Amino acid sequence: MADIILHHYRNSPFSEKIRLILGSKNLAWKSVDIPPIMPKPDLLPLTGGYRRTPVMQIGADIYCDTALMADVLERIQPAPSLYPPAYAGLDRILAQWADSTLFWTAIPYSFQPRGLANIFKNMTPEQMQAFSADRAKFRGNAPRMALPEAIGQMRELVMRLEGMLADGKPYLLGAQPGIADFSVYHALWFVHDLAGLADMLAAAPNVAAWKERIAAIGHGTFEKMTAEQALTVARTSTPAGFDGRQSDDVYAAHLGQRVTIQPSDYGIDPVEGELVFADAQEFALRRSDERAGTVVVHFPRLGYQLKKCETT
Ligand SMILES: N[C@@H](CCC(=O)N[C@@H](CS)C(=O)NCC(=O)O)C(=O)O
Repeated sequence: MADIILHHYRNSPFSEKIRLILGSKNLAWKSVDIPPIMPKPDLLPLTGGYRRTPVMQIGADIYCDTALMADVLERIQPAPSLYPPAYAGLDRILAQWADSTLFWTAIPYSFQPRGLANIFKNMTPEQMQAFSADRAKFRGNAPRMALPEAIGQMRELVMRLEGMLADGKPYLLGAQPGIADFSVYHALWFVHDLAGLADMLAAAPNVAAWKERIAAIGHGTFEKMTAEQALTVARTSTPAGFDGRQSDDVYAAHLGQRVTIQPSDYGIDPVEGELVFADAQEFALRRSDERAGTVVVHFPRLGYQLKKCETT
């Protein structure tokens, strides 16, 4: 199999989720550093417009969104599973809550003055300004929680997690770490490790101990790769296909037609191409680019919208 390439930057919480999943599966991977703000001139040729972080590449297949990346990594390396059967689907529901409600409370909570000082500590005033302008555009019209609400709500969310661990089990749903642990972890990592708001866990000793256990999983084995090398990999590879999976589209998604796919919440830049796969969990489109060659860009169905391109 071609190398697993992760396009990411250190301080990105969703990237931390995938780095830990790679670690939990003891996978070897290549690490390409990408800019945290636009422009991203060596990433967009691969994705066709999707700008969120991280992006995963395997040969000429480009995977957007960490929920889909987790499924792909599970197929590549099924053990240890991210979805232990005993968790009976509760793990995916909890992960979705963590990636949305918990994350979008953790971010405004972290942007309180003490957290901001840590998040921006190595930035010049110009870089801070550029970052803020980028993120304002990135979020578009997505609603933003005010700081007093975030402070009140973050405490309650953490105490709910504390309650889940009160019976002494090591991970949120049982004896093994799974997708829910990695999704909850990355939001708390941002608050605790990057914004430096360690007091968030003062009243939650079980969460604090759980967080140490997840951190100890580490990031697996990785080597640096340049963006140019990753583009060469894409250009000289052929998209892999769908592991014998068939398109199974109950909502008539126009296989073979030109479509755009974009996130429905924020960072909503559309990617255009020919729809080559659609099932209940995933869409994929094929597109070509001078620098990346012909690639297939994959998206999860949840949280994304597909539109047919007008032909007239
Ligand atoms: N649902 C997406 C969310 C990704 C996301 O929000 N990523 C943040 C960074 S952690 C981002 O894209 N920030 C803007 C950027 O990096 O350009 C996923 O699971 O991958």
